[in-house]
Amino acid sequence: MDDRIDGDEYRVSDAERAHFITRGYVHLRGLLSEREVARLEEVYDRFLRREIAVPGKDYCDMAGDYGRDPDDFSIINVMLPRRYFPAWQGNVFERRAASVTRQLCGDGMSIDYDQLLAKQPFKDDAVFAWHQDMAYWPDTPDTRTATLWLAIDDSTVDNGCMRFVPRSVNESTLRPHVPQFGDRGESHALGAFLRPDDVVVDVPISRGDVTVHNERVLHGSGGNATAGFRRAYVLAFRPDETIAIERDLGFTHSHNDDDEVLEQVGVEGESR
Ligand SMILES: O=C(O)CCC(=O)C(=O)O
Repeated sequence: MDDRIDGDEYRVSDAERAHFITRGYVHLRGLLSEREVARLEEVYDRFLRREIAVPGKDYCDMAGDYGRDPDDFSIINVMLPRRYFPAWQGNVFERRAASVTRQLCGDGMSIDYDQLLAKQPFKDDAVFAWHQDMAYWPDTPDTRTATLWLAIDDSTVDNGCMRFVPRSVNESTLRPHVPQFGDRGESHALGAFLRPDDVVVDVPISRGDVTVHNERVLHGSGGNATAGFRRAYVLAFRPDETIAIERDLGFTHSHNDDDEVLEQVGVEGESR
């Protein structure tokens, strides 16, 4: 039994917390046991087989436009799985992720959204464009975020693990972001350009581990050159007040949100 885990609690060390604060991300090993991941995986794969219904653009490809044939999706993106499969609410990942978030960001944070991101085998174009998450969201006074990215498969450089540009957290403004495959009516993906002096850190992690990142760190991932899926399950925690402001604006993180609401955020990015 891992001595870092006590029921729903996961103990984050001081060094890990410092890494998250100074570099914008941290790798936490063994957040979930093999048994716990396997139980989540059963439901995860029901989403991928489309046995659990996900309406409209909440089942989409993050590496192409909304017009792509689902059979050709490179990065299958299921937005808001806990909305479409309510039995997942309160699952072990949610509970332990809440414990990690409290230690990294403090109290008063809740799940703003969840998401499944599965790269299909042998998809060179399953590239998640460089971005800062804040570029996707409305501006709010308290931007704190802990996004936990759980590896369902071992995540490697070859299958497209997460990669970060740590020093971007110290920049005073967000980098400019541009739509990748058409406007928000045609695709959701935004991207920023790397600068020549950016130092990229690849972060391969094992099944059951997480990376946690904040809203400002520049990150993305490469294509999947392997014969297996690269499946990840994402939970983003944000301050309760921030979530309330987003919802008042009509912003729910569903890709089915009103296009006008989606167009209002995220494309310029320079000023925040
Ligand atoms: O899964 C990926 O490759 C990217 C995920 C990501 O950008 C995020 O969770 O913010």
